[in-house]
Parts: sequence; structure tokens; C-alpha cells
Amino acid sequence: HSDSDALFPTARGRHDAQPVYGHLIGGEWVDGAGTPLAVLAPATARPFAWIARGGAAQIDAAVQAARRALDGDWGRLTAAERGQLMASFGARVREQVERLAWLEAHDTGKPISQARADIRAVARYFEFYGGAADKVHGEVIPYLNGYNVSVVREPLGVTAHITPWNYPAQMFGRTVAPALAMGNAVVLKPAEEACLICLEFGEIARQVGFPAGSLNIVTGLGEEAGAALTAHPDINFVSFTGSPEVGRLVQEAAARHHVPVVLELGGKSPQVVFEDADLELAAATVCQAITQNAGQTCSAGSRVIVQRSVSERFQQLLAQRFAALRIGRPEDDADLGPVINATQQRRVLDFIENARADRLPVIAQAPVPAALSEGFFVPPTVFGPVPADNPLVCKEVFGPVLALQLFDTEADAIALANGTEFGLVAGVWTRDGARQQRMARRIVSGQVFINCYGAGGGVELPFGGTKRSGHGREKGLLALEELSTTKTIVNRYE
Ligand code: TXE
Repeated sequence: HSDSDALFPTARGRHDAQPVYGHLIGGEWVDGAGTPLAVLAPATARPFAWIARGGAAQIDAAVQAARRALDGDWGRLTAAERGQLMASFGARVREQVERLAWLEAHDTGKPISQARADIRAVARYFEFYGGAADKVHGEVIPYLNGYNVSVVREPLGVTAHITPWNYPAQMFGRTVAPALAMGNAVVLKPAEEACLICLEFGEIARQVGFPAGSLNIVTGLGEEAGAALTAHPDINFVSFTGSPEVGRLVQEAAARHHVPVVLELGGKSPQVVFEDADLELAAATVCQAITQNAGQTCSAGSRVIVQRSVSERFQQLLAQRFAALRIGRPEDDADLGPVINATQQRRVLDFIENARADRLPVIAQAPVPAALSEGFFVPPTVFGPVPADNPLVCKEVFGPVLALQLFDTEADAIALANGTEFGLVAGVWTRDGARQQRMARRIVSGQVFINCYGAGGGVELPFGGTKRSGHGREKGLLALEELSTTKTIVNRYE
């Protein structure tokens, strides 16, 4: 699939015989000014496409185009009309799942069936929020006699969205769909490592009739295009998903203009396994939750906290699962593919090498097949028991590396689960109903899964962090509150 033009209908031209994408600004595809940036396929480490390298000028043009859209055709649509456009977008995506999934799989390295699921999720985001667009009501508040007080919901205006490379498609659905549903005009700066799918979605939005400027996409580097977007004085909101370090820069930049931000900054999500749990199901789920997308998931279950009485049995089950893992290229449709690039590969391998140097016991490791040596592959590994102050417990690896911790009492389990700077998602495995509830209430995190683990869950479920994992909520109907504001109208009639 690598050189098939069928994958790149949106490309603007060719560079070194490979397709080049432009920016989407004001409903038009615009060429990048400087040298384009190469896009590598993580499974082979070879370039296969190019994206435009945008900067302050392209960001400014995109923000202005968004503002014009709000004052023009986009701002005049009814909520129902916005919902219809979003439904058409979802339908068009569903017609092209196969082509879009191959592009996404090639760009990120993920197994093709995981990419298919991601593309379907994008359709679902547009269907869900498109359906909600005309069901967001205001309120009427009882006040003094002779007064009518209404609270209406309004769009924020121009919303800025900076997204990462781990789920380029899903992140587009998650952040752009609710923004459009509420009538905002969007400027998206996707990650330079993997963003082709976002550009294809931009073209689909054009084709189904989204007015010019309602959705603008500027590609480029974080320090250039991303920083220019967060510093722009005419944006009204920023949504950022990425590293805690850049999250701080984004919030600082937004604070200069008092612009609200939603930050999603990753985690070190624990799964707590009690002795009365279904250990086989727990082991299978724990393995899946750290190897899906090669562990590059903000809500990856990267720690498992096991009751000592069943630790030996659980470690055996886990080792069996890891031994059976298949590693491969997208077309192999294995359990996991490579990580995104050489930097991330080095980062994950360093964590593994440092853990070995710290003499942490290896419970299981699945070797990377020799035939895959050219891509950015890493061996899925389980270490344990890992002391609570080890980097494997405290730091986000963002790779398929699991840390096992042991506990004796429920109080210990809660302390370990809450013992990191993060608080995004948690899992609890026990058949004891009262304990399920106690654990769910005492664990500090944005989501808790009991006897299952959803890694974020479906579009319906509010998602977001506490502590260093960030703030604000995405997904579910709560996202519509983040992406809108209220106006209170007080009308004296007597
Ligand atoms: O993230 P960055 P990186 C974590 C994960 C990973 C680490 C580094 O632990 O190992 O971060 O990944 C844009 N102003 N997560 O370096 O740099 C950038 O272009 C404005 C967790 O790739 O934070 C991209 O679009 N924007 C995570 C986006 O920020 C800037 C997902 C994220 O990139 C910018 C990804 C700047 N100064 C990484 N600098 C999650 N929460 O799921 C960069 N960007």
C-alpha cells in the first residue's frame, strides 16, 4: 500500500516522487511556504509522504478564516443544520473505512484492525455530537416578579486544537466534533509525526459542505505552528493533548490572553487485582491494556497492583499472555506494531535498560522478530515487583512496558494506586460489591473501570484527568459544556 496514489487523494503535489499535503485554510488547500516535512512509516522507518511546515503566517490566516466563518455562513447555520453536516461527515467516513484505515495504519504503524476501529470511532464521534447539536438547551430561572431570566448556550468562538500522534484519527473526532457541534470555528494543529488522516478528514468536511473556514488545519512543528496558535490573541479556547511539559507551555501561553484550556496529559493508570478476582480475565485485560497501540495510549494500564496471596498465579497468567503476543507491521494485523519514531523507540528502550540495570525482575518479555529490525519496534515487557519510587512506577513510558506492584491490604492497594502524580484512569478487579464501590470512590482519577478496562471507553463516557493528568473533560455530553459558554439574559417586562 505504500506508494498507492489511491491512499492520497488530497495530496497537493509531489516531492521526491512522493505525495505532499497542504494546509486547509478558509476552505482551500494552501501550499506550505518552506520545505515540507517528511512523514515516516514507523514499521519501515522509510518516508512515504510530506506535509507542509506551517508557522505564524499560516496560523494567523487560519484564525482569521475561522473568525470570518463565525461571522458568515457557518455562524448563520441552525444547530440542526450543523448536526446534519456532521451526520453526512460520519456517513462519508463509514463509506471509506478501508482506505482511511490503511492510511492511518501506515502513518502510525498500528495493526490494521486497530486502525479500522479508530476510523469507525471518528464516524461515531460525528454521529454522536451531530445528534446532540440541536439538543443543548438553555434554562429559564425564577427571579424577581416582572422579570424573565434566561440562560442561553453560545459557542466560544475560534477554538484551537493541538493533538498528538498516538491516535490521530480518534483525537480529531474527540476534540473537533464537539467543537463543531456547538458552532465554534476550529483551527487544528495535529502532530507532525502522524497527521495525514486529519487532512483527509478536512477534505471530507469540504466535500460534505462544511462552510469555508469552519474547519482549518495547519500542519507543522509544535514549536512553530503549535506555539503560534496558542499565542494567537484571537483564539477563544485551547484543547491540548500531549506531554505534561508542553501542556504547561500551552496553559502559560493561553493565560496571557485569559483563554480557557482543556489539558489531557497522560497517566500512569493502575489496575488493582484482588485475590477474589477472575484472574484469567484480569490477566488478559491487563495485557491488552498495556500493549494496545504499543502502549502509546494516554489511558494505557501501565501498572498492575496485585494482592500478594495470588501474585504467583497472576504472574504466570500474565507471562503466558505476553509470550503469546504477536508483533508485526500493519498488514500483519498482529497484537501490536512499532512505536511512532526513533525518539520514542529510544525512550522506551532506555526505560527497559534502566530497569534491568536496577535489577528489577523480568516477569515476561516478547522478543521483536528479526525481520522487523528496520522499524521502530520495542519488546513488550513486564517487570515486577517494582518499588514505588522506581521510574517505571512514577513516569509515563508510553510504550508496552508494564510495572507490577504487590499489596497486602485494601488500604495499601489504594495508597499504591494513588501514589503517582497522575490520575487519569484506573481498573479494579474484585467480586466483592462493597469493595468495588469503596475502591471506586477512593481512587483519585477521571475514570474507574470495575471488572473491565476500557482505556478511555466509548464516546458517551466523560473522560479526562485529575492531578498531573490534566483538567477539563472530553467525550460525552460534558464536552459540549467545555466547548460552549453561557449568557444570562435578564428581561424586565412589568
Ligand atoms: O509530545 P508533545 P511528544 C507524552 C508521552 C510521550 C511524550 C513525548 O509520554 O512519550 O509525551 O511526546 C505539539 N506549543 N504524550 O514529544 O511534544 C506537537 O506538535 C504548542 C502523551 O510527541 O507534547 C504535537 O501536536 N504545541 C500524550 C502535540 O503538541 C506544541 C500523547 C503533542 O506533542 C509545542 C502524546 C509548543 N511549544 C505524547 N510543542 C497523551 N496524553 O496521550 C509541541 N507541540
